[in-house]
Amino acid sequence: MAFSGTAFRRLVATALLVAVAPALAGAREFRAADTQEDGYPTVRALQLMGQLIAERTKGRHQIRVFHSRQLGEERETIEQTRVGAIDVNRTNVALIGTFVPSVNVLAMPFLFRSSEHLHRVLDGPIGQEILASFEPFGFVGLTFYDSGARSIYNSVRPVRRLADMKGLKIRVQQSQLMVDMIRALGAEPLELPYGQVGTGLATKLIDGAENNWPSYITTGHYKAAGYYTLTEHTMSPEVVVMSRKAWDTLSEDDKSIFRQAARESNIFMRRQWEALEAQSMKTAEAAGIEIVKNFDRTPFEAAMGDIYFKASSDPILSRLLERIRQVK
Ligand code: GTR
Repeated sequence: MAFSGTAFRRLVATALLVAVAPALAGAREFRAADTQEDGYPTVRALQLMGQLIAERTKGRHQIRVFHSRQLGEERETIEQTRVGAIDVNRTNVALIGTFVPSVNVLAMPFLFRSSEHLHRVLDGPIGQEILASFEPFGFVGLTFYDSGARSIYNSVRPVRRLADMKGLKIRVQQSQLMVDMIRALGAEPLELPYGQVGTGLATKLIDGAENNWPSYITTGHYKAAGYYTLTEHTMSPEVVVMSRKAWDTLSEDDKSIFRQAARESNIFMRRQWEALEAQSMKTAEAAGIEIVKNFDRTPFEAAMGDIYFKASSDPILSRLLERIRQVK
């Protein structure tokens, strides 16, 4: 077949367009879900991650962050991320632990001795292994974010002893482990989505809940539940995951860009977190919250025996627990 010069040039141009088109079509806006409100450290960190990705892919990829439960409550957003309807999710390990069992180890009660211990675990080989363990369940683990320690608050009485927990209706995240934990402390756990806790407190459906300082303050729960006991019963961190469906559309180079941007957003997040934690504690004090600090935590820890017994029957969990304890 013979082509004229012009026809040949046209053919080459068309062939080039066909070759380039899929790459351009690969340019995407990824949707990210976060239950926290705008300005919360996790949301700002996700926004930074998106900014880094946009810069480094020269605008080919963007991340649009939907905060304040705009894409639904946390559990539903995790389900949607698994099936690929949401691309990126910043969730707490206690919730995604229902979908990826080994992740639950990070939510185990009284496991971490300090935030330094937690950071050493998350930043080291155990953290990497846990991030890698998401893949068979439809997610790709990108990075962890801080979430401090969670403590119990309520509107009925200051909890100073384990006996004070008796009969209190305490809201927990949608997680069996959290249900077991609160029940072991003698209270009545009630699983509710994050967005319903405020109404739950106002209508007395619940007496209290448990969360870190920044969540207690930014949600306004402190106005309805003025007794905060520093139980620090879990340090369950946050995790940023991507849907495997979305991940598989990325080129190898773009995958590295996403991973690196997530890591950098984690470093940024840690600085944000410390500042907000300190500030939230001050807000609580200024608002006249009764903070119970000096009490014997031993009976609270001792009450977790059954939870640890159950975990020890799972070989993966029990090995992880042992290794975490050994991290200095
Ligand atoms: C917060 C966490 C949220 C959500 C919430 C809750 O600390 O950032 O993702 O899990 O707790 O208690 O539902």
